[in-house]
Amino acid sequence: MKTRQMNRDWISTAATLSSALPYLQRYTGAIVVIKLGGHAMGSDDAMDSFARDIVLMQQVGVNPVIVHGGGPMINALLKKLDIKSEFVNGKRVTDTATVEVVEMVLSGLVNKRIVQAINRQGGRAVGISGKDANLMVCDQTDPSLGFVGTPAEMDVKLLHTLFERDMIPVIAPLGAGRDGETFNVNGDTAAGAIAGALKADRLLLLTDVSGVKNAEGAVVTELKTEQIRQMTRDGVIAGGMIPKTETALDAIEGGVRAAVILDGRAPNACLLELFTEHGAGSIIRP
Ligand code: X2W
Repeated sequence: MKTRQMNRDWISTAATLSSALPYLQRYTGAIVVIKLGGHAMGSDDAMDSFARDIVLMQQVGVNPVIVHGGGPMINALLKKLDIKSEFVNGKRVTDTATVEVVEMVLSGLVNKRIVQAINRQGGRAVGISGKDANLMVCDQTDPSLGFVGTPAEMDVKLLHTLFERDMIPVIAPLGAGRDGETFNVNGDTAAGAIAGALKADRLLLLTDVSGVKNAEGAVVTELKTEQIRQMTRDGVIAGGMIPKTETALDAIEGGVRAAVILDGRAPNACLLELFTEHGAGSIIRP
């Protein structure tokens, strides 16, 4: 005779699902843009866990959009090819040879790794770059940086078409120039521009730090844009955090409801942020 022993884990799983109901209801139909940086990508297991969270999000009615980076992967191939590379203010100086490598690595290797991970979890991901369907037409950022682009004209119609078909866009941060050039766009900048153009409900910036820290080094869980500006003037927000907070501010200015800076290496970081009362990292609101 088959008997059933109540297991504590099952009881807690059921309770967790039940407590997520208000959050599931809140996010039905929401657009959530997730920036996955190269440093947050990690092992195959971490990628599978990220992909699973994305598929779960889509399953419960969210429209997730992944915008990825891949700086460390670009560095690795440039090194193999013996091409020198340097960064100025967080942007890679990009000549003709470099932009070819950037496109190969981001649109090829990294983009398809994410697409495949999502599809293996039962999702339907479609890998594109900012060039596809004129998603992100760019202007040159500064002649001294070469082929580095600033998003100038966005066309998100393709993304809405994918949402209607329950497909998950995975976007490499490259854009087309108006004269046929290929532009390398910083991954955070691209994610902010795409989230703004979509008027997304959330922009999640997955990084390798736990959030925005105050002068005492503690993560601040909720911040207004004005507090971010003040902390930047005071030098509390500095270094690598500046491009993240700037992206968050730009995205909010563009119409995104809130941006969250969180540690992408933490297990189930995206689910924790969206579907629990606890949240994760630092949430920035207007
Ligand atoms: C970046 C694009 C990739 C990126 C680069 O060439 O490294 C510029 O710097 P992470 O992993 O998000 O840093 N583009 C202009 O942003 O990758």
